Amino acid sequence: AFYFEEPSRTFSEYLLIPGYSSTQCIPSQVSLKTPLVKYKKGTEPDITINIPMVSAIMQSVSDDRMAIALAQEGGISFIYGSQAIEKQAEMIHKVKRYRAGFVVSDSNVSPDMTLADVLAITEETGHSTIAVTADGKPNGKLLGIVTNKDYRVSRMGPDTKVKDFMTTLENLVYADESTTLKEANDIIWEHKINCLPLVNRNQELVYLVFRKDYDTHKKNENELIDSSKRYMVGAGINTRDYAERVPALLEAGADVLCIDSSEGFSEWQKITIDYIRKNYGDSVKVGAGNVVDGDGFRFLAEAGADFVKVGIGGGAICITREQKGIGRGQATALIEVAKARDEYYKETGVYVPICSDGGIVHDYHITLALAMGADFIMLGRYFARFDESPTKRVNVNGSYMKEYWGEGSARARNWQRYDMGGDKKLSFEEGVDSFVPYAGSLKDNVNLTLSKVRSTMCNCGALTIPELQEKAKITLVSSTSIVEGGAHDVMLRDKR
Ligand code: MZP
Repeated sequence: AFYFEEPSRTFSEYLLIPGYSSTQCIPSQVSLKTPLVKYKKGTEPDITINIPMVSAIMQSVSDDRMAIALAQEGGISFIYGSQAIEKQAEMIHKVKRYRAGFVVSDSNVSPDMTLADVLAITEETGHSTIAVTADGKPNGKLLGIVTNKDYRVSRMGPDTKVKDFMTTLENLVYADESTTLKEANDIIWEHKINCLPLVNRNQELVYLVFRKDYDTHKKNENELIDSSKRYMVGAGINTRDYAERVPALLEAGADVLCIDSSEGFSEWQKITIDYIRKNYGDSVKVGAGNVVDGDGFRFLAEAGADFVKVGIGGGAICITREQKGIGRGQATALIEVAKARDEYYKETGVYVPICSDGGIVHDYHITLALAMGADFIMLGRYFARFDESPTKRVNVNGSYMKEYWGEGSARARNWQRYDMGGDKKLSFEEGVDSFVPYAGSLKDNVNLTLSKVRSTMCNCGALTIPELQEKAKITLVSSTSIVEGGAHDVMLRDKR
C-alpha cells in the first residue's frame, strides 16, 4: 500500500493570517466573480458566476425555487437528478421561464382551443389573461389575447373556439423591447388592461407583462422590458440514463450539467463525458467528480470535464467514511487538487475550475476554501436551512427546523450516485435523514455570509478570488488554539 506521510485535515484546523491591506482594500470593492467552466489562457470562460456559491445536487436542497433565489444573488443551483427525467426538466423549465422584474407567463393557447381550455389554464397559472399565438406555442406569432373575465360574462358556451372570441391584434395594445417598465405600466393603466403582451419585430410573442407585478418592481422603472434577464440553472446527471436525461435537460434550457457521483475517479464518468462531447461537442458544459487527489483531477480534466468537484465523506449528512472507509479531510483534498489544477494549467494552458463540495460549517470555511484554491463552493446543509429549500419546516422541541437528508439515505434512494455498475438499487446507506436549524431567507443569509468573506479578503489584502489565492497566508492551528478561537473563560449572558 501507499502511505501518505501527512494526516488529512479539514477547514477547522486552519486559520488565515492577515496581510497588508491598503486604504483601497474595502469590502465594497471586492469582486467575487469566478469561472464556472474551463477556459483557455487568454480567453474568457463561457460561464462565470458573481458569487462563488452553488447549491448541492440534492432532493432536500435544489429545486426550481432554490434555483431562482440563488440565481438572484448571483450563484447557481444544480437541480437534483434523483427524480424522473420529466420532473427534473420541468423544474429547469420553470427557472428558465421566470424573469427578473416582471412575472411572465408562456402558457399560450391556439385559436382552435375552446374557452373551457382557456379557463382551465387561467385557473392553473393564476393569470387572468392568456395570449393567443398562431400555433399555441410560446414565442409564436401573436394573434390576440383572451381573458377569463370576458369568458365568465359571456353567454357563449365552453365549447366556443378561442378564434371566435379573442381580442384581435388590431384592437390590442402591445409593447416592444424598447418599452421601459414605467411605460408598460402607464399603458396598462391607460387602457385598463391587466396584461400587456410584448412582441418582437416579427410580432412574435416574447412574454406577457402583468399589472400586479409592476408594483413590486417600481425601483427599476426605467429598465427596458427585454433586459429582464433569464436566470442560469444547472442540473445533476448520472452515469446510467444520460442518453435520455441529457437531451431532455438541454431542451428544457439547462445551462450547465454536472455528473453527480460520490466517487468520480471512474471510467463511468469518462463514458458519460464522451457521450456529451460526441453528441454536442464543447457547447454543452459538464462538470464531473467527486475526487480527492491530483490523480483523480487529472483523469477527469483529460476526460474533458468543464469543472471538477472535490470532496468525499465531508458532507454534513454523509456517513461514507464510516460505512466504506474512504474519503479524505476536505482541506487536504482541496489543497492537493488545486495544485494539480495549477500544474495542468501550466502544462496545457487550460484552466479547469474546481469546486469544493461539502463540509462547510462556518462562513469562514468558504473564505478558507477559496484561499486554498477553490473557484467556487457547493453547499447542502447551508442552503437546506432556508425558506427556499424544498423541505418542510417543522417544530422540534420548541425550535424551528428544516428537514435535510442525504442522497445516499434510504429516504432519497439515489442509487445512481453510488452506482458501481452492480444492481440498480441502494445496497446500503451512505447518508442520514436529519434536521437543521431553520435560518430564514436565503437572501439575508447569503448577504451576511458574503459580507464576512469580503471582509476577510480585505484583511488578507485581496480584492478578487485569484488575488486571495495568491496572497493568502494560511496556518495550521493546534487543538488548544482551536478552543481559544471561540468565546472562552467567560459566562455568556445570552445562550447562543
Ligand atoms: P454539506 O454542504 O451538507 O456539508 O454537504 C453537501 C454535499 O454532501 C453534497 O453536495 C454531496 O456532495 C454530499 N452528499 C449528498 N448526499 C450525501 C449522502 O447521502 C452526501 N452521503 O455525501
